[in-house]
Amino acid sequence: MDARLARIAPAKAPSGNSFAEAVVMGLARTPKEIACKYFYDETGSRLFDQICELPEYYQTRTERALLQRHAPEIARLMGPEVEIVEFGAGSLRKVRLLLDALKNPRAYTPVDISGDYLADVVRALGADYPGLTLRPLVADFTLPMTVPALAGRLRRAGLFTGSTIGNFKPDVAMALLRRMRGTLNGGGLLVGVDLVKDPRRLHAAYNDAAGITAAFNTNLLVRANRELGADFDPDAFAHYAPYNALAHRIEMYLVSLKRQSVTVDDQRFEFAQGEPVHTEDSRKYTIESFREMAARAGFSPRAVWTDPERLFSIHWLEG
Ligand code: AVI
Repeated sequence: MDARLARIAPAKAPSGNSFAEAVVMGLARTPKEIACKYFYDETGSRLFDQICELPEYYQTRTERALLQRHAPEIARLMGPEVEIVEFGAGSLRKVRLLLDALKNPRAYTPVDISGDYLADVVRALGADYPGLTLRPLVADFTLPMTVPALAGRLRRAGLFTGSTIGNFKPDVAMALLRRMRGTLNGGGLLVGVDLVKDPRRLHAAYNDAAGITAAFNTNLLVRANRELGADFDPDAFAHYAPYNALAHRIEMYLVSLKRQSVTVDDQRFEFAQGEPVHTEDSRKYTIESFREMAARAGFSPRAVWTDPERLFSIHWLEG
């Protein structure tokens, strides 16, 4: 193991919130549901990386371009010698843009639920930033967690990109922001937020021609088969992702194409033909509605950057 990684052993948060429980409890509900955080096993994380590169999925490249363009100003706002804490770190591609602009960043703490994937990407990052203390934390950042202070009690700046905030119901999103504010000990938070826009553009982003989003959604069933010994026939479920224009959200479902029964963890679940399993919501905000929510969570919303088409926004919230 890399010496800088060995200095702080990757921590594993207690879960008590396992995939098996989530699937069994979610399928017993009406309507049926499986929480979207379970998309991200190793295959799911890699499929999500592919989604980010799709021509229809404008979010990632727009956010990346914004980060690149405004990195010097963001670095100034974050200040020198910070510890970056990234919530839901993913591929770590975006943090590199900031690390290149920051003045003497001291430490990087990526928090992600997908442990194997995190270990791989952190190893690659470590090779490129030899002076940086790396502290990968395998944890579900939606649950209460502690990020212990490093020696010298470094000032923290948070990173929560990719509009992941949109995957939470507004009250949960606000509670999450409040908790992040606590973790950051008075440091600011940089948040990427997808914006309300032409519904056709949104629809295309979640119904890509190559079928990668469909594979990402269906991977939940493949994962349940592999990890829980379930007997889903993934071909007997359809990916369905309409935009609910009233609620400003994409809603994602796996719809049963026939009447069927499935066994998970020795429990049998009946599906009617056309019955949906709700797997994800992806909420879109206006700049104002997001700033209001951040303020209610206790942050002081400061700078906001957006692209000329106003597809995506990046917010700097002071703690
Ligand atoms: C991670 N999250 C912000 C993505 C989104 O757009 O809501 C997940 C995703 N689901 C389908 N495509 C991408």
